Amino acid sequence: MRIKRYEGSDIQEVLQRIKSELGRDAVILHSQRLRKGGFLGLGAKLRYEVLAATDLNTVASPPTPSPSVPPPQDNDLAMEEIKRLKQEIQSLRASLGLMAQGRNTEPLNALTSVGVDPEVAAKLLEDGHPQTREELVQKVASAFSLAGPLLNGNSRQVVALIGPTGVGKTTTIAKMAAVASLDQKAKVALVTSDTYRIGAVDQLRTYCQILRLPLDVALSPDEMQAAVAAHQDKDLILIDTVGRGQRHSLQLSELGAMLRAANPTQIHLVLSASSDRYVMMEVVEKFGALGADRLIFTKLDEAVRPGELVNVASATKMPVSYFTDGQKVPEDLHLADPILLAERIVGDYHA
Ligand SMILES: Nc1nc2c(ncn2[C@@H]2O[C@H](COP(=O)(O)OP(=O)(O)OP(=O)(O)O)[C@@H](O)[C@H]2O)c(=O)[nH]1
Ligand SMILES: [Mg+2]
Repeated sequence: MRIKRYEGSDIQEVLQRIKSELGRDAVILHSQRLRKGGFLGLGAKLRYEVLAATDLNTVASPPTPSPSVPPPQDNDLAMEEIKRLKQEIQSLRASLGLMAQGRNTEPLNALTSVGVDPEVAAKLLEDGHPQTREELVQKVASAFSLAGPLLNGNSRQVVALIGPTGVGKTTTIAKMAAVASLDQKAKVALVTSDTYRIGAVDQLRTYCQILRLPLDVALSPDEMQAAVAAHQDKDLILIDTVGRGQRHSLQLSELGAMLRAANPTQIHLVLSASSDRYVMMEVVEKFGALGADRLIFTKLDEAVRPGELVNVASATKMPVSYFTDGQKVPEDLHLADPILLAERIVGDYHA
């Protein structure tokens, strides 16, 4: 591990220096604003001090042979097996219930095979048997409610995206920024508080340069508040945040402080559609406490069991704002129309 202290008057310039010396994977250990020089507080200059680190071992040490997949833990395997058996029993029970009423079990099987929980599926199908694919799509769509578009009328919107690491927050922000500024001709600014990885600021800056949009980096809640206040003239301020693990309560409370300072009008919780319902529900519980009021589902293109989204929407009753199904900016961003989502989940089922 190599740790180095950097100082400068411009935070962007300091981050650039860290990146060129320590590389894109460097992480920020600590950052603060300082007032230096002057006399009795007069004429002092604002400086930024950043402590950055990089893991030299990954570069310097010779590669050690290691299996590409870590050996699974016995406990994890047992838990997976229990979850699978539980779902199978629930599925059989729901099928038997339908059979006892002399009803077709195919729609139920179609839903459970893509990951919809058997009890959730049985509830969706309880009043009336879908005769066609369209009817099944309608029933699945009833599990979702649409949160509506980012910009609605003339009011200024401050929109924060939060969620676990790597789910697609920054890419989705870039997609939203492109749609709002290019298609809707809205005045847009971006603010990021993700200075954890040097590469993260760069990633967003690249999009902002292409779209010719301003980007502010906020190192602290005070800077977040100032950045949001500085863009009073904008229709839309998009706030990117650092990815946090739902089990790290300290990290979550830091994120909470940033959100309070930003005082957003909308907080979108970003969930990867390729996670299972247990992970998603835990994420909703922990991030929901920070004020998330709508969901975004990303990576639908990678989801093996897209029906998990029905389980999450049914259990949380949270409205869904957008879903994404690829890395392309901005084409792969879609308004979360419940019918469109249900179409993806039902797939090519034929009644
Ligand atoms: N297949 C697919 N990949 C996506 C989608 N959205 C984002 N990605 C990819 O997922 C990876 C992570 O995306 P980011 O936007 O950096 O995720 P993040 O949540 O900002 O990550 P952190 O800031 O590190 O927490 C990138 O390679 C993206 O291109 C999607 O809808 N489908
Ligand atoms: Mg990011």
